[in-house]
Amino acid sequence: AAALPVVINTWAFRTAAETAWRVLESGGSELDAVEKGCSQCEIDQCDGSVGYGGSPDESGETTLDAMIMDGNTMEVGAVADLRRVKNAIGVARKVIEYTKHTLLVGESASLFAVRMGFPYEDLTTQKSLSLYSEWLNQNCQPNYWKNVVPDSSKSCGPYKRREEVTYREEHTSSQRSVHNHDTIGMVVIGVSGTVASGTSTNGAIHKLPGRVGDSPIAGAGSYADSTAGGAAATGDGDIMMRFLPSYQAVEYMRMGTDPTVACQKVISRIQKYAPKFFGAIICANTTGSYGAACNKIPGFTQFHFMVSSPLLSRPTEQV
Ligand code: SD4
Repeated sequence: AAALPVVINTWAFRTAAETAWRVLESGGSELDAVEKGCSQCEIDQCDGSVGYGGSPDESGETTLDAMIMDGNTMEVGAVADLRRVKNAIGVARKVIEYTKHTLLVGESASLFAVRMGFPYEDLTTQKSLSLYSEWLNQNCQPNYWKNVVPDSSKSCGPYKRREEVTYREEHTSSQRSVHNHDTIGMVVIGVSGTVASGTSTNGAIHKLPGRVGDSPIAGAGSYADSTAGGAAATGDGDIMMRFLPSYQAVEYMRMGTDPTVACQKVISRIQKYAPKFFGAIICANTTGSYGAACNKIPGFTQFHFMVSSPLLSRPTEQV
């Protein structure tokens, strides 16, 4: 069954769903709903993987990626590798509103945030410090390097290119549990069929400094087009961003594909190249039909997401 408006978001992030729904109820725009909904997760540090205090990189710093997309104008505002500013999607919204750019990165994105009135704050917490020191104590297990071996003269990195050493070793595979990075992605379709989408994340734990994932990339982390629908992705962004999964899901829906099937097709395309990738996608079309799919791997056979619509009295968790 379909009805508008509809708000869907990745994972069981209930406070985000409730906030977005309340924004729509009080007359806010679809973009407002996406921004405030995702901001709620940044405040709540949803799962430790959105907002400050999560996913320290190899230098111990938490950096944020976020985007927001207006499906009417096809404008996008995004920030990547944002440092010392907590409200990443708020800054992304300013990129749409006050600039002709799409994506600002790193220290310069932080400077832009300050010009827009956001305060500098420390994104480090006890939690992120302990994640970081745990990793240091485990000899800096390289989560995201390949074709390297540890330099045995150093306890922690740098790594040597494999060609430089006399023995071969399979590339270091990431040992992380499938659930340690769970971006919020949200799609809002208003009563008139206006689509907005957005994401916010602190990325991937122990990433190389400077790493940017799928979340702030249009068509990867999310996509919105008021002539078709919207989609948002979560999971192993380094892999997923190569396939523009959110763009692909929206294009399937444009051709009339059912949203659930659209999500499944997107997942199986990625799966051909990366059978064990961790990831999921949600999407909804302009009639209010929605769907989701995940790559079923050990430890991740069900994907939880939130849906709010007039047919569901309050935000409802679905699998
Ligand atoms: C990233 N896609 O930076 C994000 C992380 C995520 O569920 O979504 N985890 O790769």
